[in-house]
Amino acid sequence: MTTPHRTTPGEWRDGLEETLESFDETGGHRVLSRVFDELGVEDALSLVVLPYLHDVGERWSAGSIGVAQEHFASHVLRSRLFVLMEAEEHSDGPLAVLACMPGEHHEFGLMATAIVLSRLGWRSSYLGANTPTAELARTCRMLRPAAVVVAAHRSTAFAAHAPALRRLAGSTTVHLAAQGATDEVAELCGASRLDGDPVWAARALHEAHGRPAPDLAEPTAV
Ligand code: B12
Repeated sequence: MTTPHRTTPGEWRDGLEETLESFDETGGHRVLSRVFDELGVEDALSLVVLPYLHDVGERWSAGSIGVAQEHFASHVLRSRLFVLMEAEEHSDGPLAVLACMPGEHHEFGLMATAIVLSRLGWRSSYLGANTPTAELARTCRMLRPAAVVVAAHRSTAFAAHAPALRRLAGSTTVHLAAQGATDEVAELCGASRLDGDPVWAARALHEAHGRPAPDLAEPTAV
């Protein structure tokens, strides 16, 4: 008897490549629906959607796809992640404010963290790309969040605003995330660093706030 073939994360990513990079929005959404359904949200993000984005960038920088295909794929994924961000509603639970640093437009990691936090019972105020630090501080004064997550690809984006981040860290926990979040810049900002994958980082943040995260199968290598 043969065992039924289970689609691998690599095959799901191929499905996204075939559809989204030929501007097939309906087909792309169909693949996404199946992948979220079969893998669950956390694994679908960790093993398929986020690595796929990385591959898109590699194909774009190698010249095998154009900027229009990269923008189109990003647009479809972004719309899908927004739906997931709004899928859970909590009236209690700790509040996280999430923002990209000024000048930073890469927001998928931040969105993935917001989705996983909300699935863990958090409320989140998502400020998104290119958020001025004065606005971030003003929002935090109004909302008094339990945690702030700020993301940037370059550590200079944090360093340039270290005094403002340090002031913010005086009243709430500030976590720096994404490639720019080095130990040095975290220390400069009086913040802590959220390591690695956005899904596992959200779970670590949840646990750091004294809340055990439910079991999730350790992602398998692909
Ligand atoms: C989508 C995309 C865009 C979109 C972003 C849309 C959006 N709404 O987010 C747009 C079109 C806006 C864009 C613009 C640009 N982009 Co761009 N982009 C990408 C792409 C294809 C995917 C990025 C992404 O979201 N990846 C998914 C994240 C989760 O994965 P990751 O970035 O590898 O991050 C890892 C960790 O850092 C961590 N992480 C990341 N974020 C977060 C957040 C939290 C909270 C946590 C906990 C963890 C975490 O998780 C990941 C590991 O799992 C990458 C390709 C790539 N190789 O990554 C290029 C890429 C990042 N972009 C690049 C460039 C050059 C640009 C532009 C300068 C292009 C231009 N000439 O205009 C601009 C810069 C805009 C700006 N000022 O920020 C380069 C960066 C090169 C470099 N080393 O600096 C890349 C690598 C493409 C390439 N191969 O050259 N981009």
